[in-house]
Amino acid sequence: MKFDVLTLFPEMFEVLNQSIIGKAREKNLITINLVNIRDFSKDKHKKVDDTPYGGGAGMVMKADVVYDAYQSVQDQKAKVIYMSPQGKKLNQSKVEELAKQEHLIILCGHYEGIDQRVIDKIVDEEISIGDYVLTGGELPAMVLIDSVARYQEGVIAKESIEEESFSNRPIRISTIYKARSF
Ligand code: 4H7
Repeated sequence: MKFDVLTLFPEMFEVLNQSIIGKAREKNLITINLVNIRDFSKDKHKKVDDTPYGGGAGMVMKADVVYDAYQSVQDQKAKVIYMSPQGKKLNQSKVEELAKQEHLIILCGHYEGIDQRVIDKIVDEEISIGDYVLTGGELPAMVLIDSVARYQEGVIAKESIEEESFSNRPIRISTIYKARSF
């Protein structure tokens, strides 16, 4: 499975070189390609922010720059995900659904987000990792990648995933009792 991440801060994704996800990348079980949106700015100062089209407070990420970054990785079969506090809340069944995809393109927003015209044109799904505001979409993107990558063949033992479907079920009080160590 391939993840393309469009971000202004590719260095933040260093953590995905560690532990189980790092191993999975080494073994080429998953591919994580980081695309620096700033590289697509045509401005001599490498400007990436702009006032919102149609008005509004604050700044948004420039439409043409984000769109050009997207074009560099675009493929008809890919699903484009926008990490946003307004998105649909991520849960385990959504993770399982996304894990079936071959290619995910993940957009990480900053400032007040990304120019709405680009969102309307390229985004398939807007996803939130919870009801709180963060400074950027990078941490949510990492949460999504970690949760989805676990489902790829060979990343973790099959039994661990099977066991989880049980761990979500109600547990008998007597079972909890037996497990306590006092
Ligand atoms: C898109 C639009 C995701 C992305 C706006 C992203 C929380 C989540 C962002 C914004 C995110 C989540 C930019 C609006 C920073 C607020 C101060 C990035 N926050 N932000 N502003 N819950 N922030 O998944």
